[in-house]
Amino acid sequence: MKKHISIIGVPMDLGQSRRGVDMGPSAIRYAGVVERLEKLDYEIHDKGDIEIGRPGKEEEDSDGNLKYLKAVSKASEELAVAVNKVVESGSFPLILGGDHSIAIGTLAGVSKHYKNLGVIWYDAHGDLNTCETSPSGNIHGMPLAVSIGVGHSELTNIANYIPKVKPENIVIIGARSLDEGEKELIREKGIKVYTMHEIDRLGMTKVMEESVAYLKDKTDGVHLSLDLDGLDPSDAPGVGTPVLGGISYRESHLAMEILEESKLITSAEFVEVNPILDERNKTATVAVALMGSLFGEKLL
Ligand code: B3U
Ligand code: MN
Ligand code: MN
Repeated sequence: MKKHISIIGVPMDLGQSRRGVDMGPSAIRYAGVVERLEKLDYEIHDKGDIEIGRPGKEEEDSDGNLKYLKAVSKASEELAVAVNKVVESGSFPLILGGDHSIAIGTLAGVSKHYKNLGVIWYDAHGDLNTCETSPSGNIHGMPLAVSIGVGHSELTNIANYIPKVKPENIVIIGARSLDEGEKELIREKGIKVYTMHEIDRLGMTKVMEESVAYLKDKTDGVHLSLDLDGLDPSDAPGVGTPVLGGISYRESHLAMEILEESKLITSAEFVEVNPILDERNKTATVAVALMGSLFGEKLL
């Protein structure tokens, strides 16, 4: 029987300060996501985009060090409802961003279906800030903290339950830009992190095998949240906050192939593709190629 994938686009750019990432879902569709996954014998349902709406003035829509809190929480609630429906229908939710604040809504929609959801957070950043620790006030630097129940209640309480994920069920891969408050939270909560140091030292095969082994027995589903800035900017230039020394295109394919073999992944999102900052849609094309590997494309 053919498996089903449901695509939801989230044209959200208010979680950070560089406009253009709202066009990410279109760029990924133009890069051929539907056609690519259909070749893999999946039935693809493109559900279109979540409506983001025009926010109020930044000052009115924000709360202290949380820029556009209202617009982000409203979109998160809507996304949670849409993702929830997809999971209920038995289809695999594939969410296209949009900035990484959308993970708040994705996880809120997915997590209630699992007793012990695991999360692989593939990112240059920890996204573990709160309004107290954030250097920018940008909510895209906070979604992982929100998902473990740390942060503003309007965000942690999306879909009316807290937390979405247990800290011990999280693996961060690719980190190389962590703020002080994030480092403290990682230590305090015992979150597993493979920084670029471990990736260089152990190699991607070992990092992924260890991650799979770490999550396999204690989780009943695993969400992959892939921020394109986890990759090196030479391979994924179209992101708002590029950080040198990242994961290569090849290592990323290997990571996706190992995840595919593991059969662990039950939902995924690809975020932070910003076509305005991109080179000829390269980053969206990379995202689609990685999705190919995640869903079983083989070289031979
Ligand atoms: N940690 C910084 C920068 C940042 C987080 N996520 C991205 N950039 N993409 C912050 O603003 O929280
Ligand atoms: Mn991120
Ligand atoms: Mn990032």
